[in-house]
Amino acid sequence: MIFKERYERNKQIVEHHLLSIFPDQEKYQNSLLNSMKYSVLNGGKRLRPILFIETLRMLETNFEPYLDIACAIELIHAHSLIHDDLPALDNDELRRGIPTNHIIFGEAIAILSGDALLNFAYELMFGWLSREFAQSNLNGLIEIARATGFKGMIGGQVLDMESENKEVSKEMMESIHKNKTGALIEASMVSAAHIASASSDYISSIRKYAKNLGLVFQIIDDILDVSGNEKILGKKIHQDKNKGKATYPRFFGIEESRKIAKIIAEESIHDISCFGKSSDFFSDLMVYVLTREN
Ligand code: GRG
Repeated sequence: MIFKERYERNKQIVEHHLLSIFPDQEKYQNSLLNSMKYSVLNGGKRLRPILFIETLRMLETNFEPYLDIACAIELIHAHSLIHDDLPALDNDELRRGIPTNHIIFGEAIAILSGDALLNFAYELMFGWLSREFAQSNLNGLIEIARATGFKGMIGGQVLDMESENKEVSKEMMESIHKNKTGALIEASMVSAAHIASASSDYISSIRKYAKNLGLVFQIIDDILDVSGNEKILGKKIHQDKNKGKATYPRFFGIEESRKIAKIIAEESIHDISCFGKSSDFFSDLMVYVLTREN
C-alpha cells in the first residue's frame, strides 16, 4: 500500500475509535462534553496516534488491543492545543480552519475541557493497564506521562513563553522545540516500543528517530509560520514573529532552516533502515513531514 493510502487508513481507524470513546451526550454536562468533542473530532492530522500504531506494526505487534492508548495520546494533544490557544498563552483565534475552543465556548469552559481531556486520557490509560498489567505496559505509560509534564511538553511551553522577545541561544531554542513539540512525538513511538517489549537497542533507535522527527516537524512548523498558506494551514501565519518566538527561521533564515531539516531527515531515514523493510512507513513519513504544507 502506498504511504498516503496507509496514512489515511490509519487516520480512519483512529477517528473511528475516537468517536467510540466519548460518552452519551445527555448523561454529562453538555457544554463541557461539546467543547471536548469540538477539539478532538474536528480534524487534525492524527500524527501522534498514527506514530504509536505504526511503531507497534514495525515491531510485529497487533495494534488493535491498544487503540485506547493511541486515542489517549490524541486526547493529550487536543488538551495541549486548547490550552496553547488560550488568551493567557498564545491567544490564537483560529485552528484547523475553525475558531479556537475558547472563542466558541468561552475561556472557562476551554480551560476545563482541556483539563477534562487530560484526565480522560489517564482514565483510558489506567483502565487499559488494569486489564493488561505488565511492567512493559506500565513503562510505556510512564513514558507518556513524563513527556506530557514538566520534563516535557509543559516544561517546553514555559521555556517558550519565557523566551518571547528575548535573545536566546541555539541550544535554548532546540531545547524548547525538543520539549514543547518533540516530547509527545517521541513518547508516541517509544511508549509503543515498550508495550511491544522491544529490546533496549531497538528502543534507543526508535527514540533517536522520533527525536529527529519531532525536530524536523517543528522546524517545518516554524517555516510554515513564515511562508505557509493560511487556507491550507487553517491558522494565521506570522504569529511567531509577532510574539517574538525563538524559531529556526529567526536564527538561520528560511532556506538554511530547510537545509538543516533535510539533513536531519536524511540521517534519520538512514538510521531507521536498521529495521529493514518494516520501517518503510517511517522513511516515507519523514519525507511527508519535511514537505508538509499543513
Ligand atoms: C497548561 C496543563 C497545560 C498544558 C498545556 C500549552 C501546552 C501545555 C503545551 C503546548 C504544546 C504545543 C501546543 C506545542 C505545539 C506543537 C504543535 C506544532 C502542534 C500542532 O500539531 P499538529 O500540526 O496539529 O500535529 P493537528 O491539528 O494536525 O493535530
